[in-house]
Amino acid sequence: MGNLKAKFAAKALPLSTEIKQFVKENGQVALGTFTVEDVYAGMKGIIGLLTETSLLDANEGIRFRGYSIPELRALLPKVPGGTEPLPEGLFYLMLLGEMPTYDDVLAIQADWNSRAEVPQHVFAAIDALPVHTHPMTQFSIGIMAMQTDSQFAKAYREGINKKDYWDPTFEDVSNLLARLPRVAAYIYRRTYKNSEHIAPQEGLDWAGNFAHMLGFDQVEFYKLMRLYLTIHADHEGGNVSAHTTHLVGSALSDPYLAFSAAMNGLAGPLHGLANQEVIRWVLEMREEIGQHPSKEQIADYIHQTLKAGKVVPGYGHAVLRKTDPRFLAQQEFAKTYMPDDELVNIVWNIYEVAPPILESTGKIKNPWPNVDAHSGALLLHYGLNEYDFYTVLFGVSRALGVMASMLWDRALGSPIERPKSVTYEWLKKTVEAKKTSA
Ligand code: CMX
Repeated sequence: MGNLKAKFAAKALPLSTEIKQFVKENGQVALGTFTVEDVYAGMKGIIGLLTETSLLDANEGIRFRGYSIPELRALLPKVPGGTEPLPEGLFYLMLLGEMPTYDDVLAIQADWNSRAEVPQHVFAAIDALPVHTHPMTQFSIGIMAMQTDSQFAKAYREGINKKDYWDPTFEDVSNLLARLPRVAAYIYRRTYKNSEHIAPQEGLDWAGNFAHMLGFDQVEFYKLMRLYLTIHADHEGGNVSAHTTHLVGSALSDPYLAFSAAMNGLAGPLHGLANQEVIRWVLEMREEIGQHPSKEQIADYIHQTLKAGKVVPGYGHAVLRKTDPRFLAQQEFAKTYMPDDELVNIVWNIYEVAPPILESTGKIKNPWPNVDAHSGALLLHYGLNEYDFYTVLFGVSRALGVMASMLWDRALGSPIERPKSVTYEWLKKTVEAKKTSA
């Protein structure tokens, strides 16, 4: 058994017993009530999920196992002489709740490298699609094609004991994470670079190798990928991609099935696809107005977008009520490496202009930028200008968080998810009955 796997088992399995006892003793403690309005509000604010890997505070932003993004950037292991954290280390932290050493990260790299070979039929499945297929569709299908190798599906068919579910799931998760950058890079090179593929390079870290296989070997781009794949990894459990992984996984679907489903959710423009929509919107604005749009011109364009009944992409959030610290981390990166970039400066000007306009509508609960408002400008700076691909980058990162959570779901024996739904008739009758008895 690999070192990380043994540590996970030593931590997760006793905790499973402890939690069962906790629920037995405290299961009846009331946590609050919910209202008719809540039923129509996409379950926002209702506590109904358990996710150990990260926790979101509306004002402060995300903390991964208690660590904020600036803390992660300072404390997670880096390549020697490096400035950005290694996302493999974040996976270790999310899985075990302990800060890894550099050796722990090297051990994960070695393990994932040994699993990184993608079966040929996965590439064939992707190649069967028209080349103009959206990269997220190719990604989802590529992940599905890898499912043929699922150790969990095989073990289940052979009659595995439920207390051992976590073990083949661990194998699937490790294989999936090891292979995902290769699949994503394959889609990029196939779609935009005439299928001139680049083999992985030995000795590189997970993010560095991904950058290399995409065809971007600048040291700064490696740094950007390490930061990018760290900050997009997790955002507690209720966002569409994390929740989908948990929901689909709760039916004992294996990690490939659950993660592919999650990517279909990430591909929605209100979630991960917003990162491509932001840059599309900015480029369209620049096309209409010309280079270096003034703040007044940006403000007019925002008004125009709202008037057309469209959202301003990259702004707003279902939980956050302040500027997303993931936006700020990217802004800090840009201030260091590209302070004079024209598009980056447009993004910063939008940040000054958009919030008061959005606030003045009186209905948008959070007028501040989210993670997607900044990422495209950084990628464009280094020449990754095929913005339909951006959500795939988000997806590679998101795998770290949702797969760590899935391992906990399996180790704790989480039940099938099945919230109660009601009808409008039911709501009306219930409200009526309450009014009569009051
Ligand atoms: N531009 C215009 N209108 C917006 C808006 C924005 N950026 N953000 C919210 N609104 C609107 C909503 O559409 C809603 O309008 P209606 O009442 O007409 O339906 C109203 O304001 C209230 O919405 P809310 O409660 O503030 O926001 P929600 O929790 O419903 O939605 C989100 C959150 C992110 C979907 C929304 O802010 C949005 O559409 N933002 C733009 C897309 C985006 O950037 N998504 C990425 C989010 C981060 C991620 O998952 O990657």
